[in-house]
Amino acid sequence: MALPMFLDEAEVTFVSGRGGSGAVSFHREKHVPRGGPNGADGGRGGDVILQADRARRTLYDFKLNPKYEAENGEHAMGNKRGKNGRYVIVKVPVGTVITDMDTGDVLRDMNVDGMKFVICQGGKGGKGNQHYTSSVRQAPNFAQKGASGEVVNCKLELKLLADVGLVGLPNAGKSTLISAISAARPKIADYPFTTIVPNLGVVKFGDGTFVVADMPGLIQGASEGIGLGHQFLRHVERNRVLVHVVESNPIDESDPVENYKLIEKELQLYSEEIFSRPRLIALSKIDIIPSSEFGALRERFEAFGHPIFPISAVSGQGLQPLLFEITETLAKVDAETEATVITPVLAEENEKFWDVVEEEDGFRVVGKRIIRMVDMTDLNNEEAVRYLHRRLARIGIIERLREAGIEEGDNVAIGDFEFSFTDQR
Ligand SMILES: Nc1nc2c(ncn2[C@@H]2O[C@H](COP(=O)(O)OP(=O)(O)OP(=O)(O)O)[C@@H](O)[C@H]2O)c(=O)[nH]1
Ligand SMILES: [Mg+2]
Repeated sequence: MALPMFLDEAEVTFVSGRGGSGAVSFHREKHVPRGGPNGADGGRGGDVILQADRARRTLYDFKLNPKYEAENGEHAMGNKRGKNGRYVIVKVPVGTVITDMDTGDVLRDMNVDGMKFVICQGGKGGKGNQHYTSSVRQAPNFAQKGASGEVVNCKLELKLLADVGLVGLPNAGKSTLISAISAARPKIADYPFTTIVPNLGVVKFGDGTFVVADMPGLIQGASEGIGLGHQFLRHVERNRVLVHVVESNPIDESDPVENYKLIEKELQLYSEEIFSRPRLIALSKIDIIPSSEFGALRERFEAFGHPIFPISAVSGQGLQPLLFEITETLAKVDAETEATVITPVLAEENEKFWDVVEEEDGFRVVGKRIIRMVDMTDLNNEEAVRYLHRRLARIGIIERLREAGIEEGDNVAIGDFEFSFTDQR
């Protein structure tokens, strides 16, 4: 029997901050009409950083909030540098796979707790006019604009693993419990073995979420393959916390304590390791046990040393304390497992790459750095545009366009910017 896979998905947009613009400014001193340029640089835009966090268990939050933006860098003011924009850290469950929706590329598998991934980098701050002096240009009247931030539309996908398993005899009320605490709607009936494959449900409690699996009922001999035996116990292997659901007032008048011991024995025979995992006892159907009998029953269960929760999945009684304890127990289990943290170093790959490609109606210059150069130029400022032209020439782009056969008046596109070529050799 294949394990049922429960896929959680969300579509999310991440936007990094744009850089602040550099300033055009000149020293001012008494009796000096115009000093040298001292315009400062704009601040850098904030990055959006994804971080794998095992305390996150589902993508539920991303359905409520599908957009995350980092802060823009501030513009420079005169000779004062603009402040950098604040970055944003977005926590995703360990195991989340990030796919770029525009290209279909898998960008990252966030498979290690603590791992960080800069999904969009903040735009660089623009340079102030003090950077543009030269022997022939002592009073540059232009500065650089801040670079745009990046927008990345992603799909997040997560294979849900159940954090919590509901185990117990058939008819104990496991399926009724999961349907009361999650959106899962399994079949419920008053005969044993109603559930034949595990059902998963996402439970939202407090600030967090966790995943619960409703298991088929176990019976004596399950550890040896009786009933649906091993197949069910295999699912339990993935649960870090077990809630043992015990009918407090069984219709067959069996003893709840003996029923409890029977299942615990099967768990132990199957695996000592699973048996040693944290256990909560849910005494179910307390709406149908006379309250005079309940006290004595509870006392007998206390001997086992696990927290006890009297519940009724039908009336809702006792469910909140149970969920609270599950959350606390999961947090404890998390804290005990050692985390490996890897922080990948951002590759500056492809930064310097550029090329000229011929298009139907002219030529296009491609390359991240070149496009950014144009994006950061104040195209309304003639002096800035002349400066851009000289830089493009120095990098060799004008030469390459000539080699590609460009002629006077042909169209050249760089990013969103288009101009017609004039050969000023
Ligand atoms: N009065 C009362 N009845 C309940 C409660 N919870 C479950 N039941 C009833 O108990 C019966 C069995 O419930 P299920 O939730 O199907 O039990 P299960 O543990 O999932 O059973 P299997 O799938 O066979 O292992 C159904 O008739 C439920 O309506 C409860 O809190 N109070
Ligand atoms: Mg069931």
